[in-house]
Amino acid sequence: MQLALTAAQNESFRRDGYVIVENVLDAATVEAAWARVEPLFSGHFETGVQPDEWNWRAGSGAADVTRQICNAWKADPRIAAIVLRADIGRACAELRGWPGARINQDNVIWKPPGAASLGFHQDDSYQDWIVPREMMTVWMTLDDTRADQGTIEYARGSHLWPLSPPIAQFHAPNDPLFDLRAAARRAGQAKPEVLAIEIPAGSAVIHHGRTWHGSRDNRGDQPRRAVVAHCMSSEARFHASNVSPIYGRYRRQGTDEMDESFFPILWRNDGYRTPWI
Ligand SMILES: O=C(O)CCC(=O)C(=O)O
Repeated sequence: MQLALTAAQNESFRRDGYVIVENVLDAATVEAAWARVEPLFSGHFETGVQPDEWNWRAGSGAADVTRQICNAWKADPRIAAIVLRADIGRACAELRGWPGARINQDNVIWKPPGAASLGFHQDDSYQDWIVPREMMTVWMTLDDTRADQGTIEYARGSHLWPLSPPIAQFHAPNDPLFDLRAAARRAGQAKPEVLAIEIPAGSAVIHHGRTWHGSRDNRGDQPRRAVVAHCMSSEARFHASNVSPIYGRYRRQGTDEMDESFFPILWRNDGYRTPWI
């Protein structure tokens, strides 16, 4: 399956700050990814390498938290085969006007019934350690999504609002829309239009790094799982002085260049792609 956008999809991305694309993962890939979710959160890493971030572990994590792993691709070849796809990089680069795209990080998200919300935020707010401070996201669902199951939601058109700082509470906030409402007021929007994305398993939503999004608690009886590719420009470099406590450890001394071992290039408009992927 290839992720290729029509002119109408390009137009809706420019207007809304996100666009839905169906049939991005075939049924076998969705099933293979399902089979990796539990082992990953139980600490079974096929490559022997741990992911970079991990907010919940089987046996010790709180029952009601939305479970999130960052950079599962380093631990699991089947997740890598999804998030390092060239067509994902191409779509991100073309939509944001970059010459190419690298992986910045991935997420595996597992929101079981009863799990709490993720606060609404802009992804670019968390990217002060890269130049340009820009991200594009391809959010791929492994389940049919429904509004009552805590699917991803977007504030339509909010990619045109100014960039806000990171939100007060990302995991399980009391009011997931708190920071979004304040940002909407600053942008002169009395009532932001927030839309819950209901799409079949294997579909994706591509969103701009400034588009406000988040997800509410899972009030349904089925899990809600997603694999997410967060891309940055192929030209991205480390910021001269802002340091990411986690991703800063991949910076080589004496250079601001990004090493393709850790931030591979998925697609570039001159045909280049990091050879080992
Ligand atoms: O899946 C979710 O609940 C939200 C994911 C998210 O914030 C993202 O992909 O940027």
